[in-house]
Amino acid sequence: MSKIERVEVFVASPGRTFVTLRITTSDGVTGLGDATLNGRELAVASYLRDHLVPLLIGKDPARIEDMWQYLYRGAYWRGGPVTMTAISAVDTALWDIKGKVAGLPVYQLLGGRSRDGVMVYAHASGTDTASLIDDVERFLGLGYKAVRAQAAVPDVGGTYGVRKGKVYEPAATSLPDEQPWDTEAYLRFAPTYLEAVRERCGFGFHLLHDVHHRLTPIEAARFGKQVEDCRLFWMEDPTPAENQEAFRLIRQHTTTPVAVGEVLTSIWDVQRLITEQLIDYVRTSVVHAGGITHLRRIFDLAALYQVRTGSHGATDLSPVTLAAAVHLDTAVPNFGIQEYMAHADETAEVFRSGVTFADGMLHASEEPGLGVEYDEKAAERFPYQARYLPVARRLDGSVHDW
Ligand code: CS2
Ligand code: MG
Repeated sequence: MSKIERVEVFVASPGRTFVTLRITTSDGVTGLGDATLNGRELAVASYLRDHLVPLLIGKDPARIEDMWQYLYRGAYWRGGPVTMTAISAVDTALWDIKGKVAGLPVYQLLGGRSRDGVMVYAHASGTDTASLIDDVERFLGLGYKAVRAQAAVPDVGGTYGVRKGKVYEPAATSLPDEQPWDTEAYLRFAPTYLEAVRERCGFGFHLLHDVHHRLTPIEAARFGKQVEDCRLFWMEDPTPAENQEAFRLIRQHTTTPVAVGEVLTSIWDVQRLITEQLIDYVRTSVVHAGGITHLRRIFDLAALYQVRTGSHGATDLSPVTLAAAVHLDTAVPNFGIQEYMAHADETAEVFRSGVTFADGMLHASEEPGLGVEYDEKAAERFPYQARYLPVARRLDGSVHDW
């Protein structure tokens, strides 16, 4: 029987910081997992190196479900982003290995192809409405069928999602950048630019918007109602999701579809949101919600309630996560959409991925496993750099959700 012989944890910053797990079996088969948790990367690296690696050596890599249960229940202190990101990385690496041993791409292990390609959405942004519209048109010109739109709110430096340069990277400072936030200014401005995008670019594509946890339930209800004529594909994270009940109020006031889940890390975190149909898309990801094994469970629960998938795919999720996501997206019946932000050029120097983009869709690699390789020699050129996500503060100085 093959055994787990070596487990390596790499922390490097090729374009941004990624934590990557590589498991090697006694048969010389390797598997990769993404263990990146933006702004808290070293916590997961230590959880893996100091606490999980000793448990993995000598174990049977074929027993993926058993390993998941062993790491989840065996921790006693279960759940949360650090623990679940570590478990996700191990799980994903074992699926990579299983695919390589079987000689099949992972989507074939998940039931085979349900669709020809995986529709993705791009991130358009602008410092004002005009530059946002230009960016939306640019992505439509590249063949995207779906585009997210975010514009800077005048005089509010802390607006989420406005790209500076080629790649959007919010974790940009060696200590958290404290940014001002003004909800009223956002509520006055955001509907105007979403309307302007529809007016100029039409309704022939999916338009998405990320509120990024910043409204109260009633503010979110008002926002959703106000933008109904924009026919958004979704409004994302309209209010913080710790209080799942809050989404009932939003539901009562608007038909704008709701997407939640990128910061949630288990099926229990989304159970009521799904079973009470408080959301339309679940955004949990391979890297933060327990890997392929657990994310498949979440997606299957969602399918029972006609909730579709819409996994997180920002640049702080590595090419390993993107590849695993596309395999899952290719196979599951209730696929909705996949977030896709191009990584920095330096990232591609370290991660070789078989995922391809064409005609607004991503396509999984046909190679056995995930179809990603990690070049640790190249990674040595990009030593770890501590970076933090910003912190938002209201105009009165109190902390707000960034
Ligand atoms: C965002 C992310 O992609 C999204 O929908 O919410 O950019 C998020 O801000 C980052 O992943 C945080 O690290
Ligand atoms: Mg988001």
